[in-house]
Amino acid sequence: MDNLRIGITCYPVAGGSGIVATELGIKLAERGHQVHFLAYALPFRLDQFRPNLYFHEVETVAYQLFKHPPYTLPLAAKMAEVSCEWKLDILHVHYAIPHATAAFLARQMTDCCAPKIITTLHGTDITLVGADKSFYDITRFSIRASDGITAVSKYLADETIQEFAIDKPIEVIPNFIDTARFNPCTACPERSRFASPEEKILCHISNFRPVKRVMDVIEIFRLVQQALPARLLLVGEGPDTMLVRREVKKNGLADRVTFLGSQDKVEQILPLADLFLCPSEEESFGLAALEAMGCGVPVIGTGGTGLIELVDHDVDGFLFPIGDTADMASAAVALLKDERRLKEFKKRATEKAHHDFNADAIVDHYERYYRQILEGRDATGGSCCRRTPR
Ligand code: GMT
Repeated sequence: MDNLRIGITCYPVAGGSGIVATELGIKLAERGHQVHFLAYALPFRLDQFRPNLYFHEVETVAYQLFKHPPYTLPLAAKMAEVSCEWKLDILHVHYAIPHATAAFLARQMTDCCAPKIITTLHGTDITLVGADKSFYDITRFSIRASDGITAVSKYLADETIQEFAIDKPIEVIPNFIDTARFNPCTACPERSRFASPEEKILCHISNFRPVKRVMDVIEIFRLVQQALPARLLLVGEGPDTMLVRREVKKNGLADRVTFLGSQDKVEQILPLADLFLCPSEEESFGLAALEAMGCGVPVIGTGGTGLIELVDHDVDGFLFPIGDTADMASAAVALLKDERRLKEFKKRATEKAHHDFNADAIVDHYERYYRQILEGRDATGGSCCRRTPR
């Protein structure tokens, strides 16, 4: 494939959509494409200099008339500027609002150089934010105005079509892992920092938002540690952190639960665990669960979410109804007590994550999709110019 010039916009903070966007950009740059990140900060995990990768900071202005400094407008202006200066082929935005809206505005500002807009839907942009009455119309408009739409699971694509009556095709391109980084450990010397050899380690990673139901994680762990010696590692921070800390204390679990805070290199923590807990209310895909599986850690999560496309119940993990902490804990205890079965689950989890969600194959899919969308490009061609003279 000819090398492309691709602009990528995402939320640069720790969170699934930003991580997918960043890892995708890194992989595309390694393949020789020119990749331009546009965001208000350097994306999380984009921590070192890499060839073919550029970062364009979007600055907001806190003018006294503005109650809140607008972000969408400077983002659109930066998208238009970078599109023209670097002759971008594609603007790939992750998370519908405000990114797809800003991309639409940017395209209106540019002329023959207008890049194709591809919007990747990640989940809460549809299930929570977009479904909020005040955001509904603008989300629907921005999605429909995109040249290409992708969703990270069939579950999310179906939800989007149903919720927003989208009449355009949505390409399902799942989350992925770099299999060179997400691996089980063999000797695991770091394990002894958190648990003794007879103790099992349970792990949870999220942004501690209510949708993640971290209080359920604590309840599952409370039940598990009554049945066998266990420790819990919690990675991430968010609005529920204080609540969770209080619950841990209230249940007398403080000496068995370690709060690791926000962590970048989760591939160094996950392989230490025996089980990953993901009892979310909503999960369009479950990137953290995939990363756990890549490190050989079976997942206990909620069915009726995108996790059904990742976890096979009673094969490489377990899925239960939302809030069914008792059954989640029973399944965890039964599995953790049966070494032979646990080993099989770990093996199957690793194999699936590495085979079905391998970065190489998924980045190929994105490249094919870019090509397909570009083939629909207007035949105008020509030089890059702005519609509005400066
Ligand atoms: O899970 C979060 O709260 C973060 C959120 C995001 O948009 O950054 O993650 C969403 O996108 C991830 C990457 O595609 C998915 O793996 C997560 O399942 C999805 N989260 C939810 O649907 C709650």
